[in-house]
Amino acid sequence: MTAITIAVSPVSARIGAVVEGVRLGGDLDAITVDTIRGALHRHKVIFFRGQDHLDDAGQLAFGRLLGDPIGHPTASADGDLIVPIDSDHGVVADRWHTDVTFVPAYPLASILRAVQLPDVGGDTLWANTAAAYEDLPAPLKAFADSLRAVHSNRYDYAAADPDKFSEAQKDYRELFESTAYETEHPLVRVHPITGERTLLAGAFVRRLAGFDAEDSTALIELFQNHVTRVENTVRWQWRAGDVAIWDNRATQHRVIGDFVGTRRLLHRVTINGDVPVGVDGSSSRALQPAAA
Ligand SMILES: O=C(O)CCC(=O)C(=O)O
Ligand SMILES: [Fe+2]
Repeated sequence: MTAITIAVSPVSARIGAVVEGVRLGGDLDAITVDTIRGALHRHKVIFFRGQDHLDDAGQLAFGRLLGDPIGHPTASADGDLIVPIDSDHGVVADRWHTDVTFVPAYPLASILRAVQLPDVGGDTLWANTAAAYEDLPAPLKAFADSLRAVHSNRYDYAAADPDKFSEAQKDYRELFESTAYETEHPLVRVHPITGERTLLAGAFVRRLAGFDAEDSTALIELFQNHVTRVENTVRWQWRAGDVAIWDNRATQHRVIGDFVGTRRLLHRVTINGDVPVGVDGSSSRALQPAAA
């Protein structure tokens, strides 16, 4: 019955929609949850305003309606299902990424809730990786279909100056890398629900299997540039009470790190995912830790 009153309004042509008429929590009926899931798969990231009633328990209870919440493989304490995205801890995800792609069955979705926002800045960007694939010229699609990429949680020190890190950032980085993970994924993942082909890349990619460092870097950049074309992105300006949910199987995201000096805190609930399958039917495989 509640589903009748739900309105889904796109905020750009290719990605993102605002969902109105839902009070998020653990008590939503099946039709409402189906409507939310459908909007998520169609629009890749969906936004809910005015969810000020929501606390950690409510956010987690809602998460359970979408699947199995999981902590972060290295950065979460055991059993802790709320992942704080806290600027005080130096956690600034300001490079384009899909969450946790250094493991095979990386999360299928995340639910991010604004807890404390800076006065200005700190918007989040999402990119549609299915639209990015769809835009490729046919020969590049065929080439991408044949590639596999190695993802790792070890920091890419070539990409930034570690001397710039604060102590809090160094501590977080150490925790994040405390267990080394490396996974080989197909560069093109077939989405298990929509059947769409998506480009699976982002900041955790280290190299393409079968290519030397130079060719890997050039080729990864070529595909990554298609993902982040502004036509494939949406930018969200957070307000108190906002919740964003993204399909982590069809998007990349990043924060805009322009809020230095003011605290920004969001709480994330992450939903366990499934092992990707490429166009040729081959799955991702763990390189580290090696499968038993
Ligand atoms: O801080 C943000 O807006 C995004 C953080 C992030 O990458 C995440 O929650 O997975
Ligand atoms: Fe993220």
